[in-house]
Amino acid sequence: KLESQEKPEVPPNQRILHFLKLMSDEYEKTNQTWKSQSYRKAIESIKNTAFNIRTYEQAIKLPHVGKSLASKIVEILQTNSLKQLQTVQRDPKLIVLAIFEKIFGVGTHTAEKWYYEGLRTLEDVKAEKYMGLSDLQKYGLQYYDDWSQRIPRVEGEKHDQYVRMACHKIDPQAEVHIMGSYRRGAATMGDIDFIITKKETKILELKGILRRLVADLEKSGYIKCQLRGVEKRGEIKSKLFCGAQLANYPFCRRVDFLVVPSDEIGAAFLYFTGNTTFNRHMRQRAIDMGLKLSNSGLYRVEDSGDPNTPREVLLESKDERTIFKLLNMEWRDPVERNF
Ligand code: DCP
Ligand code: MG
Ligand code: MN
Repeated sequence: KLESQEKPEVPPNQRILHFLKLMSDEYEKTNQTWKSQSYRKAIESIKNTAFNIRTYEQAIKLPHVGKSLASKIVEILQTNSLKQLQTVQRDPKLIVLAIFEKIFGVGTHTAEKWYYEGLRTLEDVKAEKYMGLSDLQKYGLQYYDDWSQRIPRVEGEKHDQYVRMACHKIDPQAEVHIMGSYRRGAATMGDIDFIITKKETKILELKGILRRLVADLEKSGYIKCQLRGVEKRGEIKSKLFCGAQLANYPFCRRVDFLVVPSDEIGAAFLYFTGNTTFNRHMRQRAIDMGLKLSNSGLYRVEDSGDPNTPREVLLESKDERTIFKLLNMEWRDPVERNF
């Protein structure tokens, strides 16, 4: 028969397993333990599958197979190859740099330096560089796996409730708002961003609230480490970057706090809601109109006689909507600011 002259088809599950194993191995090699593990789990699950996987619908129903893996499975079935595997294998340098740059406090410069010194894995960094790392980078290594995880939105709500409660114990009039990707409606977030404010309250008092809040949250065990501390050389800051974990939750999360006086709250909301691309777009628009938009307000820039220090006249900072209007922009709900 004609058919028998064609090569016998490798069973689909075996083809899938072949590619997933390669992916898992690649991530293993580059110390991306979490990713490697998620591939291994999927592999186990496919090994335990009695039928031939043929469709996305079948794949996504398997344990340990999410949307992204299901699409990869379909790609393997249809093309007998996997694009991402090619990228992962093609440029080992980029992979290593990406791993290093994901350590909190490590930028491109340091990552490149380590690469050229021959370091390839997080283990290498721990073995060769640990003593010379900043506290920040040490925390970055310690919480590397935790901070590589996306935060489910429902967990964001729990953080919100917890922090709000702690804040109201200090000052019932203080307001706590979640910003960033959460306010933009994200299903999962990279970190959690808080703005703390209070009606008719100056920044000095707010910084005091933040300092007491941080002390309480450290005592309760919620804050695990301060990355950009609230206090630096005796000066109280209006910002805190930290690692924080809710009791009975498996991961420490990145949490950012910002205190903002109520008369700047509109500009601060705008800034801290983002996203970064949207902010850049809006700031450029301001510049094009001879204005300046920052996290403290929208200003008209005037000639002061000295070109180095132009005079900035505040136009608006209290109200987010007014800033849109002054920039001749249609209001956009936060969920429409994902670019
Ligand atoms: N922001 C900015 N420019 C930067 C960094 C931040 O304008 N270089 C603003 C816009 C961001 C907001 O601050 O939306 C919060 O910063 P995050 O880094 O927390 O980013 P997101 O909350 O938007 O996303 P993620 O889910 O990754 O935290
Ligand atoms: Mg964020
Ligand atoms: Mn943040």
